[in-house]
Amino acid sequence: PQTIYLKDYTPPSYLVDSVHLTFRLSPEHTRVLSRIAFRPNPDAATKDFFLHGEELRLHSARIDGAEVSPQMTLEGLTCEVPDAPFIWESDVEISPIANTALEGLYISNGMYSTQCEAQGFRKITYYPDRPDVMSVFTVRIESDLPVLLSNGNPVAQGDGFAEWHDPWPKPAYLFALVAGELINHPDRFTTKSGKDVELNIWVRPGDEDKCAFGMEALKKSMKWDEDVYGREYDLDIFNIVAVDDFNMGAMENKGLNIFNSSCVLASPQTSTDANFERIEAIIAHEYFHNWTGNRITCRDWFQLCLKEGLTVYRDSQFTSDMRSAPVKRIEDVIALRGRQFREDNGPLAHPVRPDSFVEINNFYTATVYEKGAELIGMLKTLVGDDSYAKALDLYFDRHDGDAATIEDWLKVFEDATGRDLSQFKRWYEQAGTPRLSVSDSFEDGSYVLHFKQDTPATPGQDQKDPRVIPIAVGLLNPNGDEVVPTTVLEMTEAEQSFRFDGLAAKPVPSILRDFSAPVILQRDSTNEERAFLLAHDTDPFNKWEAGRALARNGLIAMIRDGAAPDAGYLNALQAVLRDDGLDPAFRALAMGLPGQDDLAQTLVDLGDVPDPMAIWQAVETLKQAMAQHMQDLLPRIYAQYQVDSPYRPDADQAGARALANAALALISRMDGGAQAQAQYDRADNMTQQLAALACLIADGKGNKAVQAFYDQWKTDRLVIDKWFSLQIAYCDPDQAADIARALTDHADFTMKNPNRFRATLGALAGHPAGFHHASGAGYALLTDWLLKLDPVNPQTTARMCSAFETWKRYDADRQAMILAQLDRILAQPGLSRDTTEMVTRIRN
Ligand code: BAL
Ligand code: ZN
Repeated sequence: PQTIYLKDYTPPSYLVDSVHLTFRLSPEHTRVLSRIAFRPNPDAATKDFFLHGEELRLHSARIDGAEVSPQMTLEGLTCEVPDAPFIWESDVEISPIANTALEGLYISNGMYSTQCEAQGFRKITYYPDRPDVMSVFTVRIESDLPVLLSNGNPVAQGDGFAEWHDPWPKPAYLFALVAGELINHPDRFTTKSGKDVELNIWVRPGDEDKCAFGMEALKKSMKWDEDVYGREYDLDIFNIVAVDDFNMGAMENKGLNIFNSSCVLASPQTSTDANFERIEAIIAHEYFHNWTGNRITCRDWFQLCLKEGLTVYRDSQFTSDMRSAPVKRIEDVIALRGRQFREDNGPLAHPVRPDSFVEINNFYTATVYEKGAELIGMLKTLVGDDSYAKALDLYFDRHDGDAATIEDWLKVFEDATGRDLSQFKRWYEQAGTPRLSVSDSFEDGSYVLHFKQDTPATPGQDQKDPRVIPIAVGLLNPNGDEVVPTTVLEMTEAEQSFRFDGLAAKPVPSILRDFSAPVILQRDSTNEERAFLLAHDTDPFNKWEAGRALARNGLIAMIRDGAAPDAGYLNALQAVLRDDGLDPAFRALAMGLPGQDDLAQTLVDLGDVPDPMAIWQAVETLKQAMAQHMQDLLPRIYAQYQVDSPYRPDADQAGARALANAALALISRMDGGAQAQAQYDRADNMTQQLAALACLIADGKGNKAVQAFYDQWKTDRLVIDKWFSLQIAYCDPDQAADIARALTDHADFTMKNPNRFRATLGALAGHPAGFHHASGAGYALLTDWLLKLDPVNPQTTARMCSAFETWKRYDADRQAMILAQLDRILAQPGLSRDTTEMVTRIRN
């Protein structure tokens, strides 16, 4: 497969003034008629007319009305064209029913749906399928199905057809079409300038009672973007459609967002609090793309972080405003460390703006999205809130209607603030997570913090230059009072010291407050100091971080030295739980332990070869010790934070339920599952029902409840996804592969639905001790299924290969077993480009 490089970018030879598409829908023989107005691009160096096209049957093509015979290539076609504006017309046939890859136009549960980002439009018709070719689309859909949707505003509708016109020029990746027997949940929104917008969430019959929450989230997002970013909606209608078979979470097509049904459908009985929070965030994310992604799009796919990093940052801000900012920050950092740090530390590490790819679908990563968002947060910290707002206004003014680059993005910040951001740009160009080590000294009232930054080599990048790192620091005196409030230190050198004068005593530093930069902080600290910060830090993130560090150190000592659970940690945690002044959601997070994958990496950093089973056992032992140590307190917490009032998915109730459920998980270790069974039996919402079921499964007492759960929910596909994943996520590691295998034999398992595949095989990959079991059964089972899925859905297959990305951490036996599986994948004849690229990168 061919590698594509950022440095090779050239402007398109031809631009498109307008596109008219007619779809004659039929499952096996859909006809797509296109009429495209091209003109030579005056800025292009070459005049090569090339249209992308894959899996298309071309019936005829015309230029300015005259039939032509284009030369077909592997990836599209070329043709002699006039050196002047001309009209291209084509008649193409496609088979939506045969499209199992879920890219382009496909059929899911009887409805037609599309997914064009990144390069799916070329499976619909011949077109310059690149984001810097933007045009105005008019679409006619011909079908007997009752609901026919496309981008923009409706212009005509009649018996068996509908026409849509999108006045905003867009790249083809934002094109969308939906047709089916759908029911809408309607509403309206009046924008700040008084424009009345029709809103709809379209779902399959039977799902109409799961739309209200999504609709409220949409209206809140529309209002928030007006209030905070001054961005108003720009069409007469905004449609959201729920689709069951979908590779991603959702897609921001102009005026017609298409959602994985798991990311929009919600009801208290079928969705957990975490589902509600995620749905609210994803609806916001897709809506926010209307400006950051659609009105201003990307010049090329290397610039993906331009829209994704910024939009993730915006949706995090939204969630922080709607819910609890500290809780959201902690959740985001847990996710960042779990997925992005892991990626940055392994063979798949790549810069936030990659400089090459084979298959762009493989770069919809935690690095592009989550680290990309962290870069926006750092920029805001460095320039300040007012300058950030000024820069964003300039960005929208200057680049509205553009296909922009990271250079354009940084230039608006430079112009708005007068800062030179050339060093900051390294964050976009250099892969890897910087290690920030810190030492300190105190003399004559002066306290000095000395920092050193160092980024390990990543594939293709041996040398790293120092980055600008905003380090938010506060200082506490030995009594626990804050003597220096949060101050942002701007580190620009490889090593740098910062001095604080006029202190009466050596302070305790609280470093990297609110996680002000995506780095790994390395500091020789004591458990006493961590416990002190857990008790006294005014920064909620670092307060939580101190507890997490205590837990981590205790676990590492248990794993490495066979130490007993750390009594200091247990006492400190108990004090946090007792503090009714702390947000219950914060306390629930404080009860969480570092992930087993995270612990494995910590052990590697210490020079050990991690044993996944030893890590699992240490975590189990610590949980048991927590349950015993707090056996008087936990029932009180559980009783106090039971929410008896009618279910609301808001942050307050969710936080209380999270704390009660965290207590339940420990109580359940002491009472033989009695409380968990009682909660399961009386639960009237999925959050409590699922938490109880997890306890029962973890305690090995879940058989009855697992069957009851299935019987209750067997007709609800999204709940049954939870049923699949929970049985694996909470099982004994020795049984993980067998349980996963048995579930793949279940009548409800299908690899054609990405949600179900991820719920089963993704859950196995997410169970470190089960997946990395010494038998190798986890590796083999996942590989069996990746090989089956690849010809059906390369995109989902390739993404799930990242389960193997940590292979170099492990012992020789495990490494050999994983390499054998990777080689088995690479040996499959006809392996997709997606999976070939991923496995090759992982293996190297
Ligand atoms: N653009 C792909 C889906 C998303 O990030 O919103
Ligand atoms: Zn996005």
